[in-house]
Amino acid sequence: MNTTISLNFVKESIFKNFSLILAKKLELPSLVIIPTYNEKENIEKMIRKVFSLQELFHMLIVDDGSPDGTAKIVSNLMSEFPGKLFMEERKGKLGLGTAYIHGFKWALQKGYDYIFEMDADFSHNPDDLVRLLDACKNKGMDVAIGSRYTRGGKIANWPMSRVMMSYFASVYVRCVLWINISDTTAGFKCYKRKVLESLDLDNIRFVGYAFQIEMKYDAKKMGFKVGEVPITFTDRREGQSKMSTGIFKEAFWGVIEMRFKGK
Ligand SMILES: Nc1nc2c(ncn2[C@@H]2O[C@H](COP(=O)(O)OP(=O)(O)O)[C@@H](O)[C@H]2O)c(=O)[nH]1
Ligand SMILES: [Mg+2]
Repeated sequence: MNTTISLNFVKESIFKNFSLILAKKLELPSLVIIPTYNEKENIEKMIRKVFSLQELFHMLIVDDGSPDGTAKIVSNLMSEFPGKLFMEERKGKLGLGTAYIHGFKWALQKGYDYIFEMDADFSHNPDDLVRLLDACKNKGMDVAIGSRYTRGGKIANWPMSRVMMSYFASVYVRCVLWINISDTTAGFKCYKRKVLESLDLDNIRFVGYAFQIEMKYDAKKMGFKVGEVPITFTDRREGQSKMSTGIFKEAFWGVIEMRFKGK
């Protein structure tokens, strides 16, 4: 009788441990989504840097038919990084917001649990991916924002006029939307899968800074824990910014729309 019980116990614990090991093995690494438009100066360096990190990340590049051949550089690298570097190509410049939505849907369909937004231009330091992941995995955040304006956050090389403009834009957003996030326009983030599953991705309306604000606002409104991790933001050294006055206008009017049209 006793031998049967202990035999069953041994069998059960072997089965349990085996399932745990299997689950761990099947767990996909986290996915870093990078939208690109004319990033030939940055993309290869960025891909190599992310794959050189201690923690294993997969990468998805969403390229909008960059005329400078960014996609060609990525596809050449795909044979060097099989099974961990992916690319989605769209026909034309459709905007940062829809590029991310495309990437989020791709990531959910493939089963990733932690999904990142990051720029190609090294404004976001890839070393910080590990800190953002830790905030979501171990510190209870559902969305971890790489933040310039939380205590400890910095901007390395912007002229004071641009820092002031960006900072006051963030204050403006906080005042209109009444959310306690210091860096509402930040585009360096880690999402837990459940956040992206719960947001109505087909109903995200904006494409530029307003897109970044909208994602945070919606996640907060749904009750998710949106937290900030201080980062140092560095202005791009190579290639050109694609941000335009149109994107500023969209953000200015967009927050009012979000607040008063029930978004
Ligand atoms: N796929 C795609 N990527 C874009 C588009 N616009 C900007 N990006 C990328 O989004 C990231 C941030 O854009 P960037 O020009 O650096 O904006 P800034 O940092 O606000 O000046 C970069 O990786 C760009 O290549 C777009 O229309 N489509
Ligand atoms: Mg940039």
